[in-house]
Amino acid sequence: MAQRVYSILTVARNAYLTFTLHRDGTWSLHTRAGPAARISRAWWSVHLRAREGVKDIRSTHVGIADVQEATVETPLGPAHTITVEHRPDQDGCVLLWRAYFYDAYPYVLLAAGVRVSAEGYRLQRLSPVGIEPPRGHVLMEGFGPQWTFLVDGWHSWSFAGRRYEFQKQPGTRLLRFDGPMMFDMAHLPPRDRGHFLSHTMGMLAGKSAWSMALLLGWVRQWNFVGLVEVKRAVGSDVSLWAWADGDGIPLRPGQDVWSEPLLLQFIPPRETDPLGDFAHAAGVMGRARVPERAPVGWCTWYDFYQKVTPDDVRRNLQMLREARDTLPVEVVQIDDGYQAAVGDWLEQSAAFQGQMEALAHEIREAGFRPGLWLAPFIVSPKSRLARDHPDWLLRDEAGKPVNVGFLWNTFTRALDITHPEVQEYVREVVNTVVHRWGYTYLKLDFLYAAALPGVRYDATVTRPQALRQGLHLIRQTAGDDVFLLGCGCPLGPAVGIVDAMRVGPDIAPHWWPRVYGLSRPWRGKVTYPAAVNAIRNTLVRYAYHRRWWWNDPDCVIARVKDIRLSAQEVQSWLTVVGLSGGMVVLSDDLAALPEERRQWVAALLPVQPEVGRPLDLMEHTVPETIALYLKRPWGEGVTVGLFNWRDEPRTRALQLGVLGLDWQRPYHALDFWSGEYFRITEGYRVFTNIPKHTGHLVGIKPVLDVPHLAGSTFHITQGGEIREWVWEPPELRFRVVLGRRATGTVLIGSAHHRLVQVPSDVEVISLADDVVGLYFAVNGEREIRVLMEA
Ligand code: 9PG
Repeated sequence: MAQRVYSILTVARNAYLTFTLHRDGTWSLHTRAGPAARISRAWWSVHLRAREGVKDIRSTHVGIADVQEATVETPLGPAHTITVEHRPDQDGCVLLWRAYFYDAYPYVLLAAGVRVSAEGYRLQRLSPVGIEPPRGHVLMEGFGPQWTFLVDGWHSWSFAGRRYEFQKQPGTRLLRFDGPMMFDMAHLPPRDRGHFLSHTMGMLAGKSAWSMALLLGWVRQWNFVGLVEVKRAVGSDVSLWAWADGDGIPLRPGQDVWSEPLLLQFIPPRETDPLGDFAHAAGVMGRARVPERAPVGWCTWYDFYQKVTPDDVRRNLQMLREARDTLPVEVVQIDDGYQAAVGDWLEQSAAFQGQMEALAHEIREAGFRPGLWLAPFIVSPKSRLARDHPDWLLRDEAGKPVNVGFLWNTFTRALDITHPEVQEYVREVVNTVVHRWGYTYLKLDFLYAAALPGVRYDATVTRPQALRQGLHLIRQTAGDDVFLLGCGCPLGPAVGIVDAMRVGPDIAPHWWPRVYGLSRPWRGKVTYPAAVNAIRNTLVRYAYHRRWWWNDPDCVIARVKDIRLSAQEVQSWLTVVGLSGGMVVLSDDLAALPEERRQWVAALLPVQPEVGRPLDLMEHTVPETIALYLKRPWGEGVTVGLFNWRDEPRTRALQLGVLGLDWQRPYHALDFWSGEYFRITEGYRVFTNIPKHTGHLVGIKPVLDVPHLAGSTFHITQGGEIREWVWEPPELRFRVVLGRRATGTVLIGSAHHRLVQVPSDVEVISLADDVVGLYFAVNGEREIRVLMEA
């Protein structure tokens, strides 16, 4: 609904921002509250490919014909929009641009569009933001010549993390071998220092923790791959562009084609959820599927790898059954190794011959949900499929099959998912494994293959659209109730279809990447299987959890044999998985998991809804300070992961101010893995000599006047499991909700009341003048009632 028409210029405001559209085809944006930040003289553009060559229409080069303002309904609520239509260029093509403002949100959404005049144009880029010094600037408090940029990567395994302006983006010298497993092959990382190309979102900030930051993120990537690029310019300046990749699709004359919206937001320093608004907006715009909870699983991969046999599955099934009351697993998932060849999903390896249906049946009979690994869009050249249907393979312009990467000792191929016969085959595969065999949890792997650059049967679809076609047909065939876990999957295009998503490289039984028994030469391989790589991505991508899907940090491993991780490194991984709030999937042969290790893993259950947030996203490539904020009937607490990821021991201080807590008040603290209770009274606590790759997981709760929760050892969140807390003098009662059998200690703080009566099986431990521990057993759930006297 058009309200007003301006010829050339307008200003828009909400409580947070002022936006100005200039006559010359540029815009500026500045903050109205809080620290000052400004973007000045940004432009927008579109790149087309025509027969004569490349055409770049830039807002500053073609005059503005019309500006329309309107109120429109969007999934995020009513938006005030400003739409700019430019004068046709010399060939009659028209550049379009739109901004969306919301009263309630501190960001703007921007989109660029185009309308071509004739046949023969192909879409290359739609760019709603371009900023180039000396005319255009990003000016923010705390921003200077040394800046940092948060990069996110294309798919599950791609690098996500902070870079300094003097660094390079991680690349590879083995592009043919590992490139596709790391990058979007259409947009490789730049090789020069201070030049970064990020997928999905990017965040630019000064080097100091007190700097403002500028976040740019694509709130939908169903149609176009969304990129954010920054490059060092002279002085303390940066150039910055955000663009949607048009993938060279043909454009129809007279039709408006728009990019999906890009979100732009200034983030104040010390914001504890800097990616939160963006992740929320993208979840809403992408109609995310976020299940209430994700099933706890057991997976064959990380102990048996491709050598898995049906007997391994059966033995573990039996052990999982026996362990059910202390370690309640729900899904038993068979990974890579059962199939005859990658691509030949309906034929089995010698070991699994003809047993897939029977195994699913046994898993179900034992009370578990059968899960199966499938890499539906890739093909081994050794498979029958590749031999029988060479025309199903995705090919490049020269007609050669596109390379998916060096896997299983060969260069693996991709299927062209836009080919109707391929679609029919994928339908048949999914239909068989789900509806005939009975696997209702699918780990869908190497999904990036569907979105590789190539010449498709249907030349009108973009790469994300091709991937979504494939995912849609899997979802349709499998049905709504099948749990779909994406892996090796481009993030944005999968929002709204998968239930869960792997957000990092594979976990491995070693800290650093390790290939052919060597670690040193592979340290820089930031996407190879390694604990440090899985930890980094899981922490950096915290915000997508339960906004886009369930984050899957990858499997928990805690065994003692065939592992190079120290006990403390194992605890670090468990802590990160626990703090992430994401999926918990075990992957050890249970026979090699001693009782104590089982208890470590069990402490992650039941998974609590909160997500731990890194407080130093822009300061460390692998975040070191993670805070999980809890709110329960007993009050509020913070569970903090304080890590030392360096290779030598180190001293670190836990500062309450950084957590947003009142440093002048006293707090209870419980160090989870050591079980040590202490008090924080001066606003901080110093931990000396933290061994390499380890940390402290500290549950912090305020000291109160009335009897209150001071800590718990039952669960990794140290209190998330305590769901009721009632003080009705002289009775205190609380409820522990575990869903498993365990013993543990609940700490009660009380300066003015003493325990006078506890249930007969509860042991009382005195921890301080005003703190007692109650040690007791819980079977599933338990209410504890005690009497306390003044
Ligand atoms: C099964 C595995 C597991 C794992 C997945 C995926 O050769 N490679 O570079 C390579 C990279 C990743 C990878 C396998 C091979 O892992 O993430 O959980 O399912 O496939 O093959």
